[in-house]
Amino acid sequence: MLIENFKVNSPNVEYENDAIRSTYSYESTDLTHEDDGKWTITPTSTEYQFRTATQLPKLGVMLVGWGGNNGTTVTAGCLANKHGITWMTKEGLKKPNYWGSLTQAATCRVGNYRGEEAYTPFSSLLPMVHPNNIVWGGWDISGLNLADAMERAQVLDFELQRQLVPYMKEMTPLPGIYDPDFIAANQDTRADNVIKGSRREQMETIRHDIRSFKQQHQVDRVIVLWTANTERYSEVAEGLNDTTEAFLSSIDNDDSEVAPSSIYAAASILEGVPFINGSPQNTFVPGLIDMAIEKGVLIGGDDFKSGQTKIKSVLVDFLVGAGLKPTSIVSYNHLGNNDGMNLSAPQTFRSKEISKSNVVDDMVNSNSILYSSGEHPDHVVVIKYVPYVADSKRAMDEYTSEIFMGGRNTIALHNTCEDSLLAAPIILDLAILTELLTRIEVKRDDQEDLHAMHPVAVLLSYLTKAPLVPDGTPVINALARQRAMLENVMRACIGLPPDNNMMLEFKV
Ligand code: NAI
Ligand code: DG6
Repeated sequence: MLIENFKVNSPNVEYENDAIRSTYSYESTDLTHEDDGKWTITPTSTEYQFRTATQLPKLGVMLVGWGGNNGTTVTAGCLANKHGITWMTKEGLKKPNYWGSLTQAATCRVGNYRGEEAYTPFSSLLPMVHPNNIVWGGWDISGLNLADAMERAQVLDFELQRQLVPYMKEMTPLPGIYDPDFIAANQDTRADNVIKGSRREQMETIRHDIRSFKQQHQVDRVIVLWTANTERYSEVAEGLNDTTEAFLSSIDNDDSEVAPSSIYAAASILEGVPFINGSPQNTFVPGLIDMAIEKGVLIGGDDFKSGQTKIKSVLVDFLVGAGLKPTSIVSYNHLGNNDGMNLSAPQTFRSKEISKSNVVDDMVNSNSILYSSGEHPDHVVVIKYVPYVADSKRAMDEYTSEIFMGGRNTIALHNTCEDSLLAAPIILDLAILTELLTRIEVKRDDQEDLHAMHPVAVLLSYLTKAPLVPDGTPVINALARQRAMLENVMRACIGLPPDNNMMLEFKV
């Protein structure tokens, strides 16, 4: 049963004209370790207040890499939905949808009505911007208009593309920051739309672009999201980018280790605009993170979690959670789009290898019955560029686990899917949830005033392979835990308890 509209009836929840307020008891535990080696676990209860502004802004999303496969696909998908464009294929008439988007196509359990489980759309938990209403814009080092770029991407059906051309041919990406040292040399022929000048001048241009976009489209809020090529890692060093001051003076000194992605991020933060990184490189060097925290501007990343890694963060969680011991995980990918071509260079591949390889750490660390200290499964990631398969990525995985009494269990998976059709809905969720987070304020009972949550947006973890977290915060990769974290915080904002699955009402 689907419940699209509801109100929470509780003395702890107040619906005001422009906000929802809730008082929430956060039940947790406190752990202490005595000298005699004994542990004590004490249940705790802490009161929090939440305030969620309910007025929806007109939202503009500026994509870095707007003319790429993901950029064109997400723009085209929203336009097709907005204008109700249908198209014929050999399988019949197709209608636009937002499948694959957590906010638009997933539900949350809200209870049980006379024995039937009741769910609400994720988007009904709290007021959220609808993707049809997003104004799209952005930058690309390739100057093709979005209609031609969509054709170059070879992702959407021809009949759909044909109908979208009138909407997209006037959309032209702004010139982007091009530094051939950070992406594969094979991208050079694409770079015909670039910002000139020093790093400081480039940053000022991006700041100016954000302001002009806001004014031109009369949007209330802007989010900048990187869906451009994967860059190589930049060096992190004392005096280079370890503090805000060091990072900003490296921009002033035009230091060659400041990556284009970090310049876009710095420009966004200085404009008070959230910046999300959908690729694996270390855009968020320490000085940039400090700058976001100082300015109170949301940042999130890294690297969209679309297919292979999503399955991995479910499967390994299942295996380790079931008391089985994964000992070898081997993940092959081949793909033939421009992302694959860029990743064929060793330095950019290395960024992707890192973000794809660290995704089972929390699950392995959760079970020291199976793994001794420092022990880890063999984990190998291979990516090959095969132009013929274009955006239709192949992902093959082999998981070998040790099981009962010396047995072995090998699971092999083969997944074929258009990469950008998985990534586009994730872009939407990242933008929609980031905007929502800018409207939520919170305070613990010992704090004076309501304030925004920490600028490092850990709640976006479900959508990224290598979740960016503030220093000292555990990184959670397991998909179910990531989803529960997001859903339960949203439930707290409307005074609902976490869904505990106890279903005691049917057991006593
Ligand atoms: P793409 O190569 O089709 O698009 C990237 C676009 O960025 C290109 O149009 C390129 O010209 C542009 N670009 C490169 N450097 C730029 C810069 N400095 N400023 C402005 N524009 C720039 O790649 P695709 O498939 O759209 O993927 C985009 C990114 O998302 C890649 O880094 C990829 O690794 C990452 N990603 C993709 C996933 C997917 O499922 N498609 C999943 C996870 C991450
Ligand atoms: C090769 O793996 C290309 C990459 O950009 C991936 O397609 C992308 O990172 C998606 O990875 P995953 O593991 O989330 O499917």
